[in-house]
Amino acid sequence: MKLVIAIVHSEDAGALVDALTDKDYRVTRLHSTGGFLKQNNATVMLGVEEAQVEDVLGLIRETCHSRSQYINPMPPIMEPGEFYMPYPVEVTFGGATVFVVDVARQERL
Ligand code: 2BA
Repeated sequence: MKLVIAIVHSEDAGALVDALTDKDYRVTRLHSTGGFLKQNNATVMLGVEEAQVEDVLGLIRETCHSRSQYINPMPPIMEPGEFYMPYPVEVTFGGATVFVVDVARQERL
């Protein structure tokens, strides 16, 4: 058995969970926050048989899309009289960051 952990954009998470549950996968969606952008994203995790992993990755590819956004970098510490012109930096998020992990054991108690 495998645990698929997918970190996706919040706007894609609903469509991904719907696509997974439509195919009878059991899924958990967690609210998460990226360490770099410090913005909300979503972590979707599901335990599946090894033979189902590629199907799950296909659904993630179909429903999760990359996005570009601009962030303003932190200004450096300035000396008096120095001038700093902040330029926005383009950052690309996703479509998805996916980890596939071996599961030693699963129980439903
Ligand atoms: P964030 O950490 O908020 O990162 C958002 C996007 O910012 C990243 O998109 C990447 O394009 C960029 N980025 C992140 N760290 C950077 C850095 N040190 N320098 C320059 N650009 C940087 P993705 O790579 O698609 O990642 C999307 C989200 O997936 C991340 O949000 C984070 O929540 C998660 N993630 C990505 N890689 C991970 C990893 N190795 N372990 C755990 N979580 C990860």
